[in-house]
Amino acid sequence: MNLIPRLQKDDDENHDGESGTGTVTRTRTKIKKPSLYRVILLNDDFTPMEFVVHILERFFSKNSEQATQIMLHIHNSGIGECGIFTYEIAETKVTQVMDFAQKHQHPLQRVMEKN
Ligand code: TYC
Repeated sequence: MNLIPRLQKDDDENHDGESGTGTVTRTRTKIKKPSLYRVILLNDDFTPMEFVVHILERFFSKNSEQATQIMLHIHNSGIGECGIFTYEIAETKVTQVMDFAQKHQHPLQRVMEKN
């Protein structure tokens, strides 16, 4: 599979208006997909359910139904995914969650994992 698009193509690759002389010049740009990271929340016995739902709505743009479903999944299985993001965005979400949980003195824990 060729993932390298040609950005510049000239019929006269020599750029000299003639043929057989001059320098062949091509510009190619490598496109690389960014790595993605999952933000995962862990269950604990102390963080209130409503607080986790609120976090999912506020920082992960879930509606109340989605947020409740994800929270219950974490509550029942111990772990659950909140979203998948590029590195910087995942890191920002993790920081926002931890700051918010700490501010409200809840022991909520999270993991960031390469996809
Ligand atoms: N287990 C918590 C309770 O019963 C609720 C909870 C859900 C906590 C998800 C953390 O990531 C979590 N209050």
